[in-house]
Amino acid sequence: MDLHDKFCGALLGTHAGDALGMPLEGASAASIKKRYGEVREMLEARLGKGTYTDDTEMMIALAESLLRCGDFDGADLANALLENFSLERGYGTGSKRAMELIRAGTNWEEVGKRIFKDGSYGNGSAMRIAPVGCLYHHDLHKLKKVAYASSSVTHAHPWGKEGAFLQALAVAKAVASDPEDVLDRTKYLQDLKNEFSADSPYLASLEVIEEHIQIKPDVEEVVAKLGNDSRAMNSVPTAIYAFLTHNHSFEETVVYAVSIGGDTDTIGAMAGAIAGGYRGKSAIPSRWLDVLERGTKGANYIEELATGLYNLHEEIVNQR
Ligand code: R7I
Ligand code: MG
Ligand code: MG
Repeated sequence: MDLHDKFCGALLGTHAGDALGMPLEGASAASIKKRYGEVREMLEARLGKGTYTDDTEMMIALAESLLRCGDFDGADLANALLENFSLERGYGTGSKRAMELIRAGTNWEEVGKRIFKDGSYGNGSAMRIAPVGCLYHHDLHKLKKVAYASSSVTHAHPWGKEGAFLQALAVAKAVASDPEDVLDRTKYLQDLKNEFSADSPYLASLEVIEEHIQIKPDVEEVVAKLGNDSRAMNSVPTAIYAFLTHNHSFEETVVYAVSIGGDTDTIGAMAGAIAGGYRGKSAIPSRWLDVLERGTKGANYIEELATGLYNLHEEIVNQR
């Protein structure tokens, strides 16, 4: 397995899914179908074709911080998120508030707790988690710790943290699986289910996925059963479903993910991270890669971050 290609795939997969979904954000599955049929090509977007949103921008911040510190560091991550923050990328209400609190000098351990009543359960901390899923795919104990801690900087609600962990785990399992073998979807789901307790909304959704994986219901039923909005509980399992029902192809996974409607950039980004971690950058259609944003922190930079994470991963593994 080409682990470097897989790390690049997870990070660029986030960018590609984010960019494909961005112009459709907020539209229903039915309206997307009526207007476009299927969305298989990058469309013109608010910031231009192939541009990314807050999903990828926060992922860049997380990768930069992990590389700078060689590990999770909450204060550094808070700074990195603020340094990268650009309002026009389209941030969620809670995350915008988090940036204000960080800017005001609030301790990083306090920020997440001051958002909403008990912290946010938005999908903001799950959509950016691909670097954690890659770096710690060999050590799920560490992965859980870092997923929770990295979430808590902006999304401190238990469901926000669990959502980030589930997405990190989904990426990690994909990175650890050989795409040349047939993916054992039952085992993949069971491994995810084992990490959640009976009272978790994620366990319930993973069971729904299990029941619907063979039937392939129409998209309306998927939305009704798994959701497609910006709450982590209503989007992380949906992205996993998109991957598991289309794991033969990166393109089909992401095309399906954005067809579900609602929070399309984010469901696209998360499904893209998983499928990219599974099949690698080499499986991302070149006609998509060709139009991805190429500014200072564009696709080339994202690939450099992925290479940095790969090197750091090798260092960590060799030290053990
Ligand atoms: O999670 P977050 O950064 O938003 C990410 C979304 C993605 O779709 C991005 O592409 C971008 O468009 O924004 O922002 P939050 O505001 O923390 O969470 C998202 C939404 O979840 C909120 O706007 C709320 O609707 C809901 N939410 C909550 N509602 C009530 N009580 C999250 N936490 C709560 C809560 O505690
Ligand atoms: Mg977004
Ligand atoms: Mg979104």
